[in-house]
Amino acid sequence: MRKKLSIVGVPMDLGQMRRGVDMGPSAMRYADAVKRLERIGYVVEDMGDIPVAHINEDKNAQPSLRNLKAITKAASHLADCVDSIIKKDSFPLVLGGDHSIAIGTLAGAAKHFHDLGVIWYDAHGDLNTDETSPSGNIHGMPLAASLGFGHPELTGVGGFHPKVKPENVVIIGARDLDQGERELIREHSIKVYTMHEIDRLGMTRVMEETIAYLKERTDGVHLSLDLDGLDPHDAPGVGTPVLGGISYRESHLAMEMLAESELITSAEFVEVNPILDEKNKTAEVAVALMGSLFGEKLL
Ligand code: 6HN
Ligand code: MN
Ligand code: MN
Ligand code: MN
Repeated sequence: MRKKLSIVGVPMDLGQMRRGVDMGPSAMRYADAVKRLERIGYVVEDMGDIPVAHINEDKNAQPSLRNLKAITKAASHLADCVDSIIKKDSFPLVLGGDHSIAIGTLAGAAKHFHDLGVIWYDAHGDLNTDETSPSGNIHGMPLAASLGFGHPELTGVGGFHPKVKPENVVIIGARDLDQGERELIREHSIKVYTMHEIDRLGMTRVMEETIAYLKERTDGVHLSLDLDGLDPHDAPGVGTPVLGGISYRESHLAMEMLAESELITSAEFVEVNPILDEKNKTAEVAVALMGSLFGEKLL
């Protein structure tokens, strides 16, 4: 039987300040995500988009947690959707939207695994809480919230917490971490491959170690891929670009090695902002990486 894959879009832009990232799902669909995955052999179902409010809440209401209500509402909806996809034996592929949506994806996936692993492919740690965040933007908080740190409305999405244990997380590509994030990483011994380790060890070894590490301690692995993990030269259409990132080829290699490992049980591609992009390049990069993640071969 052919493997099933269910796509769900989350047109969310309330987790940060730059409008346009809500068009990410459309941009990735326009870049032929469905066709590409069907060509690999998947039966692909596009479930459309999760409803997201399009009004910014009063900016002064909670400057340390902007748009908290609208974000938790969409996250709960997404959690139910991901849960139902896994229940029907399909693979959830979530298209963002800003990274705050990962709170919902992980809440849905974590219902099905006792030891869910997470690969957080990102320039950032997204490990802030309302107490440590320099911006009040919730897209800088989803990994912390999934670990059980931060505001109860964020950590409580899906009705349980934590979704993930710190020892089951691997961050890859970090190069812009805030003080509070560094402290949380040290306190909880979270495994991080910063750009320094990627430069020194090379992506092959980074992925070999990541796969071996997660294989021995998890029963499912979620890939949360923020396009700003890549260098802005290769992925310019993102709201918080950071120089000195992972290259396009290194990213393909990482996805190919994950495909070979057969470890990944859910995935999301986030932070594609077509307004900031160059002719949909970043969405096309995202879809090309999906190809590699799901087993596309060059020959
Ligand atoms: N992202 N650390 C910064 C903040 O505002 O908390 C940037 C977060 C970026 C989040 O790219 O998903
Ligand atoms: Mn909007
Ligand atoms: Mn992120
Ligand atoms: Mn990021």
